Amino acid sequence: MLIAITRQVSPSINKCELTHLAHQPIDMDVVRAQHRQYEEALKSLGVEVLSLPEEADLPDSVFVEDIAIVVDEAAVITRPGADSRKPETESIAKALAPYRKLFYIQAPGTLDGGDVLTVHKDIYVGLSSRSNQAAIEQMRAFLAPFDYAVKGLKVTGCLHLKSAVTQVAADTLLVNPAWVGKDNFPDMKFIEVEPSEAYAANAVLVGKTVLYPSSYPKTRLRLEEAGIRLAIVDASELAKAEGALTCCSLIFKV
Ligand code: CIR
Repeated sequence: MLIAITRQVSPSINKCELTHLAHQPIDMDVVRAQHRQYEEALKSLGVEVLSLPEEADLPDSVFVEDIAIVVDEAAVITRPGADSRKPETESIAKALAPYRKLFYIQAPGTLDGGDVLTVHKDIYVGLSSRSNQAAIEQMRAFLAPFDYAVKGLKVTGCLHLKSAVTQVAADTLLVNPAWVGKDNFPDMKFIEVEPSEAYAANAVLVGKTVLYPSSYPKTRLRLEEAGIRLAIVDASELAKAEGALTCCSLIFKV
């Protein structure tokens, strides 16, 4: 069975961190409705959703993906790159503790889960403005005993590695090659985003279905033409906080 940890949208989301986007007002009713739709879409794919209460003083806390890396054997609690996000870890560690042995990234390491893409036993970590080499070395030490290969790679032009590349099938990555080199992922097939849809590479693979945002119709067509089954959700209001679909959940097997 799969569990997804999510967290309700913070009433302070309008104070969120922004790196590549200009501030645009976020409508609380719309963003909450979209988040509900996201949780419902996960449930309809058979995932049990563990929805944590909102954190009023933590604007970005809906983006739970950044706070942990969960593999079958363990979980790593991150030390987020943005100082405003560091207090998000406590409640996520508590929620994960019943399910996994926990490891903790320590200073000077910084890591956002959005920078971590796990493909089978390979764990790719984007070196971004949020995640650094010290964190990669700690991850490697934590996860090598379980046979994971942790590989650092360069990502440019976007916030996180998973803004640039995500997995959409067992052997296929959806990628924006302007932001990350395809040569980092030997043995994988690729679907490229439409160049006019730079942010279209973030998708959530659940079983054999891909949860995909409605905002990128041209890339969506490419996925459909490749025979990938999609469940479409509108996440346009969440995107104003520079968050994409993977960011809103921590999905793991139990
Ligand atoms: C931040 O800058 O941290 C948030 N406003 C957005 C985080 C999005 N998370 C993700 O891509 N994993």
